[in-house]
Amino acid sequence: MSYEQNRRIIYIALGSNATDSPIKSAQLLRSAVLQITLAIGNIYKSSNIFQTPCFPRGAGPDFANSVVAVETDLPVADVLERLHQIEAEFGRERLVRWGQRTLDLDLLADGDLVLPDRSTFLEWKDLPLSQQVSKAPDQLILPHPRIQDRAFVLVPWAEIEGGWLHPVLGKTVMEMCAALSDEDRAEVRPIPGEAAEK
Ligand code: PH2
Ligand code: MG
Ligand code: MG
Repeated sequence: MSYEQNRRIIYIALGSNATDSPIKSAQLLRSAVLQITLAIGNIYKSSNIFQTPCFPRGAGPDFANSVVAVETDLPVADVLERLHQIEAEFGRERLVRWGQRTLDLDLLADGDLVLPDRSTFLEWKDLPLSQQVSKAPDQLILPHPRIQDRAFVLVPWAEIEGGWLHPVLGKTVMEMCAALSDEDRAEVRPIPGEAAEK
């Protein structure tokens, strides 16, 4: 019965700027979603795929970004390992942190799980931008500590599950998205032709 007990919804952000064409990057995200289905669980909801300017600005071509909600019964450590395997299969090379990415799969949240604990989460959440470029945690931090800053995560997420409540910040995805500037939100644009294919 543990199979049933542990079944839950997790949220994964997908990103790619491997090509100069957001349409091609979008195709790559769609194949990644198929791999996620095979390795992790059924897709419960998936957002449209958006074209977004690289953060930090000028560090590379535009990204294609989306968010999926996945139903799984796997322990969170296994989810992470399988995400890394899929990234590796897509030939990701981590040459420069935040450099050009073949495929980046970030676990955003696992229900209301906070890892490793609230105070470590808050330390990473409040890490100054100057240190974010060079410092990466050696353990899984959940929810992902940058969720609240990133339009390229919040806009697609709000499309599929705006009511998800952040277990530490006490805000929903919709509220965090509304707290961003109009400019930040407007830069997350549907890719022409993408939505029409659905
Ligand atoms: N991912 C990064 C760094 N910068 N910028 C955009 N627009 N989208 C991303 O997914 C992204 C980024 C690190 O993983
Ligand atoms: Mg990542
Ligand atoms: Mg990322």
